[in-house]
Amino acid sequence: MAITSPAVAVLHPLDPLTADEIRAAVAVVRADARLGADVLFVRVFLHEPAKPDVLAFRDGDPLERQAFVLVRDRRARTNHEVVVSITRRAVASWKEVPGVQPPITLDEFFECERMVQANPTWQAAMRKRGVTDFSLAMVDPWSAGHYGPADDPARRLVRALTWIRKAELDNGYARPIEGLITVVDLDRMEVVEVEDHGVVPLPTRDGNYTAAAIADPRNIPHFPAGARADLRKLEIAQPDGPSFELSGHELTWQKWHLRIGFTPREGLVLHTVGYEDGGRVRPIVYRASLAEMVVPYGDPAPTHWRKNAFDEGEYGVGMLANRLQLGCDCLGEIRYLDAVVSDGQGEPVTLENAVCLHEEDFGILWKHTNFRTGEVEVRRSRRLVISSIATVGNYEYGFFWYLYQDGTIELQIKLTGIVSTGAIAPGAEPTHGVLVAPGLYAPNHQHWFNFRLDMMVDGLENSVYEVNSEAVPIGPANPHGNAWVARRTLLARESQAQRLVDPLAARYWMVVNPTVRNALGQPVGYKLVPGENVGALAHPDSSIARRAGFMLRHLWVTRYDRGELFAAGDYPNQHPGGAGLPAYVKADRSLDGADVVLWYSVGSHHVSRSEEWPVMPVGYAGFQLKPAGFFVGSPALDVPASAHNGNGTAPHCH
Ligand SMILES: [Cu+2]
Repeated sequence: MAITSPAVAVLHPLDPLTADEIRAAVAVVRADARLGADVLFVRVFLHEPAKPDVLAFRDGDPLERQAFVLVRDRRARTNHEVVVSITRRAVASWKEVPGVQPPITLDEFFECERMVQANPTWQAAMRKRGVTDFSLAMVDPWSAGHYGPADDPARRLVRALTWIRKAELDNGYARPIEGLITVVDLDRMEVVEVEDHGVVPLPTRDGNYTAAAIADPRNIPHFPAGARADLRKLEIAQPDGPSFELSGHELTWQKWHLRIGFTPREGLVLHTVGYEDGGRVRPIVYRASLAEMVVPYGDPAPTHWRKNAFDEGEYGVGMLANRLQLGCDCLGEIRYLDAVVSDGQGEPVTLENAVCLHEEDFGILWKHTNFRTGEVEVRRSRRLVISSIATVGNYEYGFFWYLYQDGTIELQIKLTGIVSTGAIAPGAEPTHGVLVAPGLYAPNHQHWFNFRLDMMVDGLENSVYEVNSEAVPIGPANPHGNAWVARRTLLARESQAQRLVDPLAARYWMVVNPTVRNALGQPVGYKLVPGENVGALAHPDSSIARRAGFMLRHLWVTRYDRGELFAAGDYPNQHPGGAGLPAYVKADRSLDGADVVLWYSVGSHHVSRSEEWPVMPVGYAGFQLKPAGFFVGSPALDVPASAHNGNGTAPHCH
């Protein structure tokens, strides 16, 4: 069963903008004489109040609501950042931002495709490849990047790539138009240039994956003949409802307290995450969000070497969020939150069920058998899942935040969808990719994500330590050669807080509050524990490494600044590089006992496999935040012992 949230009243300064608030803000901007007739509303979202105001807010306090509106005047080729007071129906600030490119909008996706399909030069190139029905072409507007003066952000450029379908519902990624790149000016909505690097035959085999497609005998033997028939029912029943409570955007689950936010750029955002302990809610994280992601490709071929999509900053993970479906994306007793974004005209667009909330049984939480007495104590683990999934062109990215009963917070990315493809001459082997079907390959690439964790461990004064496990040199302090220590090093300044993972030293990072001690006299803390990770393979001097400098280090720590939210800067589209984290840390601010922000880069390395075609089984990446000295004793001790954790007739596990 699922319940979708009704339109909720605005009760808190961090509640996302409602459709009415978006309309009101856009009306204020439209009425302003500074804009021309042809304007694109790129983003309209909540202008979050300052941190002290949010922390001081009490239920019932008056709210001053503000919207951040980003507008592109297409005729004048200018960008405007407008903060609108919705409460006062007035412009609070207006700033023109020269020399940058706002993200590409969904409206432009579709307009660009129609325009390219009608272009005679592009059509001639398609005819050379035997294609005559242009309406079946998929033209994906890949961001242009910045490789020299021709990519000057004064012009709003994309480098569109083409795939061809056999019918409207056919998977076009099975047939890339290799070597054909269409450079488009999105402001003028015109083709600047059609690059044709030569014809490569279209792959012959279909790549369809729907239930109907795999039942089609023409697809056998490439795919199995129809759906397997040996699966029996698996039902999740929570007759008393879920154990969490959702009030507007405020979520409580057992001892966890937090607020759910959503922005068109970042998608899901967690605010004010805290844990109830000793009768009060102890803060842990002020704000947790995806701060950027980018997918650099490692193939020098003409169609692929500039594939470098910043899916968040150049497109918008929230704008592209899926409408989730019960029993498919989430299973069990579900609560959904809608997200409200806006289209190119500033009209609100409601993405129903953009965020899914549910509980999952997660195996055992803890167990011990007293082997002398036979007494068994075991508890089942339950986790709260807060998730959202975005479709960015061919790929799907799921962002799953998990809260656990032992105080752990986990972020897991689920990567699925369809790999970006290239065509290769029949019989040839790709050098920089993997063949996934005859004449079809997936170029090597990495997916880089950066998460911004604005920490607040028992207050705003935090310090960060790196912890490495090190063998003690053999000598008087280690006469038997067995000794090792977990050595803590303070990351005192931003210049010292740009670090790589080191699994051989079991490296992790501790955020402690030096002013708050636990009952053992230790400073209270949470540690960031890396999951699987990788090094960035792009050369440090390459365009992509300059533009996505955040991926060259796994951990960055900065001193909190309200204006620093994005790992590759505010406007990565066509940006020459250096923005975001590399610029933020230039001041080399002190971090000891300060309001600190952790930024963690996760690389998901992708040498594809033939098993990932035609649609990729989920791949995973992520990290955990675990209490370390935050509690004394296991916070999971009080989880009840019944198998179902309820008070009914369930069997007892002790
Ligand atoms: Cu991939």
